[in-house]
Amino acid sequence: MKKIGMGLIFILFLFAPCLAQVNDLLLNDFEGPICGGPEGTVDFGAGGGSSVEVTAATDIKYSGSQSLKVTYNAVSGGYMWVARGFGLDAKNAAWIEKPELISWDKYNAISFYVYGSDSQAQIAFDIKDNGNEMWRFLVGDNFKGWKQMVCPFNEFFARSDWQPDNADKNGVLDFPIKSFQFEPLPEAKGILYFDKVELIKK
Ligand SMILES: [Ca+2]
Ligand SMILES: [Ca+2]
Repeated sequence: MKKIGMGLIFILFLFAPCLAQVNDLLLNDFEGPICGGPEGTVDFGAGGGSSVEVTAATDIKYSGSQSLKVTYNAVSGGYMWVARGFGLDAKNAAWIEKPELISWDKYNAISFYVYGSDSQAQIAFDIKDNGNEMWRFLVGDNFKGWKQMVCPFNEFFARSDWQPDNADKNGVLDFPIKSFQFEPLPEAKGILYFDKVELIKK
């Protein structure tokens, strides 16, 4: 027995450095007031005939006391965005940690939780890099309930359909990343819930 115990301790000792590796870094849990507009805590809007409403949901949530509820209608030729981070029009939409204070090289992916309804809708998850270039990762609503979506940085692609006027368009994902946004793509209509956006080491 004693031998086994010592062996276990030795194994734990060997793996301790691995276990103590990088912790996930919470960027956003969508807690607190959720509102839009210039003073908003979420930067959201739509155009081209599409529409989007964003509220807090307390009945369906993954962590904390609420999630971000997105009620949308994405029509052909339309677009929308639901964003959080820095440098956005909504003044209070910042996430928790300032981008320049994050050790980005410790992480290789960004992840979020989404509550699917198996609607078959495609959801774009975009990040804006330090040169204002927009990068995209696509996920599908082809499941029911909560699911963690892991988006490795090296699997994002630069958006070819649209870039901000001030984007550097250099084809390089320049850190630090300043904001993220969700966009259910046309044509689709329904409700999605998002929660717990974090930086992870896969
Ligand atoms: Ca939450
Ligand atoms: Ca860039």
